[in-house]
Amino acid sequence: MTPDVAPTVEETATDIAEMEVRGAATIADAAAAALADQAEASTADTPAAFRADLEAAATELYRTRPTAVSLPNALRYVLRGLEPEDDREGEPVKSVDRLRTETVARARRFQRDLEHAQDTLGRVGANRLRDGDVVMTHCHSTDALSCIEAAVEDGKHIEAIVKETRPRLQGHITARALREMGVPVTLIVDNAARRYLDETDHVLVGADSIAADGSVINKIGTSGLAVNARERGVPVMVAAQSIKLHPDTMTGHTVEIEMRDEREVLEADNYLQIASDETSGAKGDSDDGLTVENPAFDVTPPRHVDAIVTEHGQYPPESVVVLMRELFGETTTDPWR
Ligand code: RUB
Repeated sequence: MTPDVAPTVEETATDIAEMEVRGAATIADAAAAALADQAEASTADTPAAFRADLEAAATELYRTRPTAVSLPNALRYVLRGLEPEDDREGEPVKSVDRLRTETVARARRFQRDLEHAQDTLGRVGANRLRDGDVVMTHCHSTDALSCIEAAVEDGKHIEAIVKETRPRLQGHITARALREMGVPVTLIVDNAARRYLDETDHVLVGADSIAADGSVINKIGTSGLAVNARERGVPVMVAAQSIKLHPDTMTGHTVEIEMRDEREVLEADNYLQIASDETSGAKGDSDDGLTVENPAFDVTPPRHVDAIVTEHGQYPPESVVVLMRELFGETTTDPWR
């Protein structure tokens, strides 16, 4: 029998691929919720068929976006425990109902832990921020925002310089979230970042993946910002829960950088509503020899990062592999095909 994928899994996969659901932590949360839905909706009548349904759902979710490791880490976490287990007579130890209950419980636990980890790392990150500090952000990271929120809750006055983050302009989401916290925000175009580093006490960004050597994979533009910050002597702090640690990089795998549609660049006005006659002629049309490249992420080498703030404490990037080994061991199995 072909495995059944629940409609909510398909919807979640589409939402992630089209960036209706975006940001590494939010993607992981949505993927875990979708697996819980799959477990509840599965009509499988044998443990093997149930497992096949869950693996098919994991595969569909896994294929959406390649860079944020929080997604495969979430899938692995929820599907751990589904491995076949037979008794002495060769009968499955766990019934479909038991597998269902356990899978839903694991998904819910994962979602709770995610929220808890973000709150905890926020308090760790807040300790690095002093009253009166100005923080520069890039893209929109819920982990990074959690640090600022905790600092504000501690009674510190924090101001923010927010890079708009072309082409999808996630900086506007950050600006809105910070203003809701009562943080004064100055919104700048990406190209103005170096100039405003003179007025900045910390660069604070999130991460989609962190490699074993401490490299940080985050929104395109992060590495340039970090290099400029180092030149200006501004510390770079990366806020990242441990589900952003990429276990496969311990065995030499590299992190795939997502290349997105050229229309995001050519039709950037869709995100800003400022179409001009000059650009509208070029919309979606690179047949005239124009090549458009649209990498969504880049890699910041560890030497440009001062601290990686996790729910387990803060780490110099070069030491993050210790935490990675502790949490993931040396090997991982993949619950997707
Ligand atoms: C989002 C992005 C964020 C990280 C961390 O990119 O690069 O900095 O995902 O976010 P996109 P969080 O918009 O392409 O998904 O801290 O919320 O996990």
